[in-house]
Amino acid sequence: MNDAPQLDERLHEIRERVVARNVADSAYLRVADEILESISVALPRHPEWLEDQLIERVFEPERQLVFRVPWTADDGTIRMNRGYRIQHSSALGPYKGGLRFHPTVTHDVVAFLAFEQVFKNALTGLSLGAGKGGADFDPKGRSPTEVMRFCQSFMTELHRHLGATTDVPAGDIGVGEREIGWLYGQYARIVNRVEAGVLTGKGLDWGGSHVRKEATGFGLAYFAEAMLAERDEALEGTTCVVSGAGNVARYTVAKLQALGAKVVACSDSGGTVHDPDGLDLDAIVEIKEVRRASLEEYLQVRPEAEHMPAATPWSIPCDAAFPCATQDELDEEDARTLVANGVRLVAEGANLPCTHAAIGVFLEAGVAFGPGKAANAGGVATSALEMRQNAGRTAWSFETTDARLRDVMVEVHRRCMDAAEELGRPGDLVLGANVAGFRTVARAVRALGAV
Ligand code: NDP
Ligand code: 2IT
Repeated sequence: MNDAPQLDERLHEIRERVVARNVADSAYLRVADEILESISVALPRHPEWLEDQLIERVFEPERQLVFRVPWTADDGTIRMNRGYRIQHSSALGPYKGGLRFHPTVTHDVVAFLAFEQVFKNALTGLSLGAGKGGADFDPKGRSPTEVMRFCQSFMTELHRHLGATTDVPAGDIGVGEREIGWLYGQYARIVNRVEAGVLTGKGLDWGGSHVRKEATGFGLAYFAEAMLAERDEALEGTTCVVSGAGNVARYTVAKLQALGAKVVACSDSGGTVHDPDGLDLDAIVEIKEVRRASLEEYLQVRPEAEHMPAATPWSIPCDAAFPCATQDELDEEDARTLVANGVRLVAEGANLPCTHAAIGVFLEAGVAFGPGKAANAGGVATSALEMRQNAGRTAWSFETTDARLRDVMVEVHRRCMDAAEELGRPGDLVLGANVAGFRTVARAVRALGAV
């Protein structure tokens, strides 16, 4: 269990009950503590939050699904994984959030992701409820037909719980456009309906939206731009490092480069590539997206770069750092190293990539810090735009969708800034995101009565 946070004394009993109910889920409880800390600051302005077990009702998922996923390997043997979908909140709209296929997926991982998603989705202002799902399936080393059969079996169980106005999954780690295609194909076959709005992240030819693929990374760069603008700074001319080499990382690199930054590092589960002249993004896309290989192969294209096996990018001097791989990938020591090397901005593309202690180091050092639930909201925001296009049977241009994404990110940033300012902590985006998100969901849950 985590150390108890500093809380208004009336919140301690609530925390005790939340801990008792979720004692095995440490990552979920970390999020709960961070939200409670922020609630504690805002409570004097919101005494109604203590009524009717409101806080506990926001913290408790509406429904949690755990299911067996049997599938057949290419060698004919039958395999089995555990699938999850946690439908956390429908107060603001249909459950919305990604699916993760990775061997590290547990109930705790899905629970914390679904819980974060509640506040993230509220911050977008786009009428989105929240959920998250996935499986402890490892796609690495599996043939495309094995991954397809897994997706089909996963959807054979999950389909009965989904719907364009009920629950709308998307991708996350290990689930990209390819997997969304197989999931969507199986859904449509089972229900015998073309219901494009049941999944987002679809391909452009079959109901997808322009910019959804790029959205999380582009949105992260737009959010960082807005953060720096507060300090009369810009991304142009900065040196940046990004972790990960997946969907979020690649399009973060792309937009940072387009905005005039030099991105000198990215990583995957095998280590970090450091290219002081600036990354060759085409080479990374070819290695990671097309060939699904290790970043080590980058040296075949750029022999002057360095590959650091088993290392993260955080020891490389930079102005701005963007953790875009996974949870807990940047700890207190990494944060101290970044600060000592002069980092001025850290914005989270991944969900919960910086540990609680690392965030403390950044805030204490005056580094501009953008928490994931705000900074990476561009992905789900563009999913909401995809849902709108599906509902209206229309398709917007790349430029229109990108401009809307940028507006949403500026608005998310403003909501967080305003909430922090009101509470006397100007610029504290952690507090601002938590309070602005919680306030919106709590208001809706209160209005809906005992549901
Ligand atoms: P991808 O599967 O496309 O990429 C994940 C990247 O992170 C890969 O480079 C992978 O390395 C690396 N990685 C994953 N797990 C680990 C691990 N345990 N240790 C080290 N490296 C790891 O996923 P996404 O880019 O979609 O997601 C990245 C993060 O962004 C996640 O936290 C996700 O929740 C978050 N996010 C995603 C959104 C989206 O729209 N996709 C939206 C908002 C947040 P390797 O290639 O070696 O496997
Ligand atoms: O963490 C996230 O916000 C996502 N994986 C995207 C969710 C979505 O529904 O687009």
